[in-house]
Amino acid sequence: MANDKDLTVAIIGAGATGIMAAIKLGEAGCKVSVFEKETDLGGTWRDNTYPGLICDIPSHLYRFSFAPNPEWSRTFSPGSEIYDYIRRVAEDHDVEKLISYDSEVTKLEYRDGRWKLETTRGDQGEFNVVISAVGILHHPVYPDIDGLDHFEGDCFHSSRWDHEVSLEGKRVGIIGTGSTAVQIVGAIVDDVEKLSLFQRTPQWVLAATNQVYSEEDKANFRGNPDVMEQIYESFADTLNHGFAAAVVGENDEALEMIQSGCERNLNENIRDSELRSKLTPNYSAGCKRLIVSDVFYPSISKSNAEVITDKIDRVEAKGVRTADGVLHELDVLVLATGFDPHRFLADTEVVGLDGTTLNEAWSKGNYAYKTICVPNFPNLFFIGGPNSPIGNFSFLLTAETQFAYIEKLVDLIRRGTLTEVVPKLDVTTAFREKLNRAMPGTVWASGCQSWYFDRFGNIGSWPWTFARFEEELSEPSLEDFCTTVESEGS
Ligand code: NA7
Repeated sequence: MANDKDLTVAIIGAGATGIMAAIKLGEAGCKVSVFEKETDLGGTWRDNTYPGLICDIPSHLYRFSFAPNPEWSRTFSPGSEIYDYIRRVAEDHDVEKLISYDSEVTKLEYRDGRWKLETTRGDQGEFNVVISAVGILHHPVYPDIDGLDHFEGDCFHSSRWDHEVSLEGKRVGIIGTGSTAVQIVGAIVDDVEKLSLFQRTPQWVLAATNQVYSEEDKANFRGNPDVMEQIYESFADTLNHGFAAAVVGENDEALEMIQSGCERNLNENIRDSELRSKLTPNYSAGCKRLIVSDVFYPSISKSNAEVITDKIDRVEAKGVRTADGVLHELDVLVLATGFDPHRFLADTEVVGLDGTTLNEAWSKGNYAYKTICVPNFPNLFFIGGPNSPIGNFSFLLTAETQFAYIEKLVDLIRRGTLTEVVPKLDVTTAFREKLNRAMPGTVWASGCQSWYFDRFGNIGSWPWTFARFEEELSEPSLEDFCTTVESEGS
């Protein structure tokens, strides 16, 4: 039987949420091991280093509740600051010693009440509990375009930026018009000779000023944590509650305001009618993840920038050939083509009860009870699992909400009340059906393609308000789990 001393927990991933879980479980007295496939912590903030990288969630909202940060430089701080913040939090809580780097988890097998774990470095022993904290933005999507390998210039995905390549005076092509491409455009347009943005679908862009926090502001935050807390509350109210309600059909007025704000931004900042028409989407704002930028429109209007809307036919040695027959000659080609957020543990062989694998269970789409756990896979919990609230709100708040729920389940095991926590199949099925019924009411289902959709056409986000998310995860209902209760004296 597990008890306070010997409960072992394996955490997969040393990104922001894995670090958070390691800190909190360590404080709760568990024996924690973190397995990270790369050679550093930080997850998506380690991988992404492209020019112009910022987090479009306000920094005072994008932080752990236990580590408010008075030092943020801007409303939306650069990615490097977020990476430094995660590293600092890990160091302050002395958790790096728990991390095994270069250790991709290849196999998890549930046997006799424990998870046997293997990594690329071999057998790592057994654990009572496994927590997946693998994140959603770390599997780059490479476009399936003919001839990509034949390009003679430099070509890389935005999340694998090659800093050896200077863009100074070069002809640079960018494929994609998501948040990443938009940020890169603003950062490089003045350095390059020519910037060609290959757009498959235009995006709605909301302008937001990226205010610099002065030394005086920061001193004020240091001396008055309440001020930071007020800023946090205000952003949480606007984004996690206001915006999140708007996109799931619970606040039409807010959604209309977002739509009109985007239209105003476009109309006021793109004076050229031909360019404006190219950049005007034919779907509702919020359907794709909303882009936040006050530099994109001025940047893409510059005389050395162009938006190419003709379909890409193929990539050739000298550049990109579009369907109209034109060859767009380039020195550098950036693939800002996004991520596959639906992979979760697809690269790990996860064998649950009765030999079922997670890939088999999810062969027609990912699902989890309340985003957290899956029938047949006891004591395996997900942070940021299927149908987590993802979008224009703080993923760290989502993760902490999920972790608090997981911790309550782990605590039951840790105290010996239960040995095994696995959700009931019928309860999980009923939860999935409720999700599916709610999805058509969301703006994501209103007629656009986006990374929220998986390959089966399911939307992988939370179709209700954030308040409902917090409510659903406030307390586990034990009757929803097939629990194995320890008999007295066992
Ligand atoms: P996104 O938002 O997934 O954007 C990817 C972009 O790449 C998008 O404009 C796609 O066009 C485009 N794309 C993808 N494949 C192709 C091909 N084959 N041809 C042309 N264009 C293509 O990724 P980001 O990295 O910008 O942002 C991801 C998230 O990271 C972001 O939402 C934030 O949460 C942070 P499409 O719209 O599909 O037509």
